[in-house]
Amino acid sequence: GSRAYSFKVVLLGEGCVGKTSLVLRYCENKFNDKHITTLGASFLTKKLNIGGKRVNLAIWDTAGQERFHALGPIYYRDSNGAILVYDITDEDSFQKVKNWVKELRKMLGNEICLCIVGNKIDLEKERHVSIQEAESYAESVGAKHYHTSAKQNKGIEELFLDLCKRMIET
Ligand code: G3D
Ligand code: MG
Repeated sequence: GSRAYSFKVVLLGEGCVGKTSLVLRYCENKFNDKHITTLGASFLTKKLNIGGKRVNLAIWDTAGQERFHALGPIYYRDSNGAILVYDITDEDSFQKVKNWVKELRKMLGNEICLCIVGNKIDLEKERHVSIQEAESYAESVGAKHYHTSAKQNKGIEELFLDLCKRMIET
């Protein structure tokens, strides 16, 4: 058959927003697994077939270096896509996403597909980030906005599928 697409996707965002939970849920359908906190700065892989197009995803997760502000260009270079995660109950984590958008646009330009993800929508009652503000911010920087819950497995398949379609078109 035809060739397979290979894409690198990085997870970025403040500590504790749920990056590792999202990738584990997506790749292994696990939540609160024991190795969540010990997973290295490495990647998990996922194979998809989108309308006959084969896609190999390498999804990079951190080992928690973001807590020490120690994530540099080496981590995100050559990325086709970035998933910028905030916690909907934590306003600061949304501000952090804005910093990442600036850095990625400066370093990688418009080639990279950006996804801004409000995670923990199971905690809607404790929401501290306005949906409208987040969505219009995403639009203003050429990113797409998504809502997820790694805990309840909501929105995650859609997020990665949509990102893959965008990367294929880029
Ligand atoms: P990180 O990789 O961004 O640092 P983690 O975040 O995936 O380690 O998750 C941090 C904490 O948030 C974990 O709780 C995890 O269970 C929780 N979490 C992740 N996603 C969700 C979600 O969608 N909903 C809720 N309610 N919690 C979530 P602990 O207690 O282990 O620190
Ligand atoms: Mg993590």
